[in-house]
Amino acid sequence: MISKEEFLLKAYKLGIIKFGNFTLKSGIQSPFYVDLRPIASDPELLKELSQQLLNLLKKSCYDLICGVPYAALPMATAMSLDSGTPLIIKRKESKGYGTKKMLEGIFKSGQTCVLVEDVITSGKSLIETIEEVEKEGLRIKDIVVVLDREQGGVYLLKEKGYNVYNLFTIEEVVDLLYKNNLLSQEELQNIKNFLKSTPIVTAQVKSSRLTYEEKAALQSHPAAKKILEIAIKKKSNLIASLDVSTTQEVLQLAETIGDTIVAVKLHTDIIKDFSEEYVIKLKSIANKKNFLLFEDRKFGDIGNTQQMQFEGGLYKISDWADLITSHVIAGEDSLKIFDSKVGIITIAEMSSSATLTDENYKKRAIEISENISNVIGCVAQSKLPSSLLLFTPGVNLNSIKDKKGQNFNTPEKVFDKNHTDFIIVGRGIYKSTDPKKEALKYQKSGWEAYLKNISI
Ligand code: BMP
Repeated sequence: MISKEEFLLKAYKLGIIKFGNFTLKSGIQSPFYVDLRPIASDPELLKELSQQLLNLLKKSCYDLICGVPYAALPMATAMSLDSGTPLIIKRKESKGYGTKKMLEGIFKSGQTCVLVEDVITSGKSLIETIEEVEKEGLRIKDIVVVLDREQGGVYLLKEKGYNVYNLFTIEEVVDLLYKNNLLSQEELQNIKNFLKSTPIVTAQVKSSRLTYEEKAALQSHPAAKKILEIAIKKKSNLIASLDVSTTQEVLQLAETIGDTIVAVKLHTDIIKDFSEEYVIKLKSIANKKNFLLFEDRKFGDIGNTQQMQFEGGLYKISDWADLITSHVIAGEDSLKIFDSKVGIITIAEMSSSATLTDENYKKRAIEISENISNVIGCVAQSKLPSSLLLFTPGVNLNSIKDKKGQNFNTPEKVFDKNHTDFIIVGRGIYKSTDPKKEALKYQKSGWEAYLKNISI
């Protein structure tokens, strides 16, 4: 691989950057114009560019490559050939006949796709591509760009939680050209002044997340439909995790905050005085206040044992829980034993520091979740395909971590970054001196974050 500087000088000879006075699409007068398309006509240089871009991604994990149409298509193709990573193609517009697909190629929901862009200005074309790719259930973490015009696009994408790797910034390019006597001092100064004075272009970005109404239409499981209906009716996406040790505390909290929540999440094995009478009382509060009962059992055994744990023992979870959590560690069949009425939420990614649920684990957990009909969603800390509901614990407005490995985010952050569907709050509510007031605060901030998320 040649140096970046050598690469730039070779590309410059092809005429990829011109200096003068140009009117850009936005109407702005620019002293330079960049067009990287000529690189595709020089196979050696295109190959070199592909290696430079793959090098930027050497620490990333991805299953697919997709170029932003049209200029980045040959670059993405070269990267695919060089790395052996399958290519998918995003259409600029739908064919209007046949399948009307916007993404062509072979891919599976839950796979990770890296995006390739030639020049980034406002980030608008990239955001459009991201939307189409994520709509198909693919996950995007990394974006690789040849040239950043330093006009706000990279900032915008980073804000949205994507990693952006660029080969050059425009400032780097002009500095290198000046160093190689390809630009005069005056031209250099002129361009630098222009870069300093041009306003940051902000792309009008449409959010790719679906509304609760749209998600309800996609879901067929009654528990998924129900929790979404409650969310819409109560204007709440709050699940209270009542990790307390007596039935009295659970019942009291459920009664006090019941109007603000969509579900009470429980760890029933924490409770000292569990009884059938308690279950009857809790169910009655849940009916009256319209919330679901969610047992966070995190099943993680072979199917036969899980079935006994679910249906038997002291707690008879299958008799009363609307929702349960389960690990996927024992494989797909272990999840098939749960009654079809219960909504399963799988643990795809944990909130704790140094969790073992890495990218690969999460990917497999999502694949399994999509194959089991009563899995309605996952516990995770990053985006999921739209067919699965995202439940996010580790939410707290006042702390960023505890001393036992838990990490917290605000409701705004988990909606903005991960497009979550439900926030799970434990200590933030049940440990507070005024749980009712605090639950209202989380309900309000969760709902505002959701509204903001769908309105962008
Ligand atoms: P708290 O807000 O007090 O940290 O409580 C979070 C709740 O969510 C706990 O009941 C915990 O068991 C659960 N949880 C979590 O914190 N992280 C995960 O990854 C999965 C969980 O179920």
